[in-house]
Amino acid sequence: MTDSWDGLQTLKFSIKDHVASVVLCRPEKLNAFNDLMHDELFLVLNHIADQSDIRCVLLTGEGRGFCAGQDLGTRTGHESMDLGDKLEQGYNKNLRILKSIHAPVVCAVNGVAAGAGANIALNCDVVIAKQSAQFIQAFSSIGLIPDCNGTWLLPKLIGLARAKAITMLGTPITAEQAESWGMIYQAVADEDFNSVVNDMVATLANRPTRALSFIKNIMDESFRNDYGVHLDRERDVQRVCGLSHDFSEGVSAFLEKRKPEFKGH
Ligand code: LHQ
Repeated sequence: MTDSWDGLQTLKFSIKDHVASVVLCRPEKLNAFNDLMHDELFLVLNHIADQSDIRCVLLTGEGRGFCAGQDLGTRTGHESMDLGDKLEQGYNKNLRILKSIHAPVVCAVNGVAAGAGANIALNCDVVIAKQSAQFIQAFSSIGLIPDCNGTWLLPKLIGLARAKAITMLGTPITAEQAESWGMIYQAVADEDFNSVVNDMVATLANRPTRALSFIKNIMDESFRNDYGVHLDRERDVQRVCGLSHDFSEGVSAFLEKRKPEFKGH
């Protein structure tokens, strides 16, 4: 960790025990994105993507919200603005880096996640939400379609019927509903949220990072591959895992009835 991160104005960023924590930090606006937040997130995500010793990433928000999507007060509604450019220069650029990060990314949804904020969360590998949090596909309420690949993710996560209805209606979805629909991994009682999140990231940071990296990529690939191609991909990736330190350590630890000490490679 270098002091240079102290200058961030819209995020807090730290690395400790192989966990990189990114906290969206404009709480007075429910952590809505402005241009500076896009730029600072780009810097931070690039740094994370370059660090091979990071073994888990935590994304969360400061205050009572996770993220209310795009800051609608920053000329966003101006009729001559090209929202395609806006997406490409902000969200899409950041999501591409987020996807390239080898370590598992946990999103801890600490409060309302609306618009792009909801879909940024769904792009992460494991999503845990406070029971009091809500997910709102707020886009159609201002005449837009879901972005941040919401239209790609939602039908896969919750099925076409629910995906179309909640995006057309802008219905707030509770964390429990999101969990029961398979939209997120877990809804957690508010009072237990911090400890569950901390345990989750610490656990992931001590698991075989390289294998976890393969798992996230190959599961995403499964949506593009047909059955036979995917069997071949698993064979090839398993071949690489079989040559790793962590495989040998995992098997030795099992046979010696001890806890494995994975190194992440
Ligand atoms: C906000 C925002 C916000 C500014 C709350 N902006 N101030 C769009 C366009 C361009 C390019 C590409 O991508 C996109 C993607 C998108 O993200 S579109 C969707 C944008 N987001 C929304 O439409 C959500 C707007 N927010 C809300 O509907 C509500 O604030 C929610 C439901 C999130 C929370 O409601 P409450 O808990 O009742 O809080 P609140 O509404 O009172 O908000 C608290 C403050 O945060 C308030 O400021 P104030 O000064 O009055 O206390 C809000 O104005 C501000 N805020 N979201 N997106």
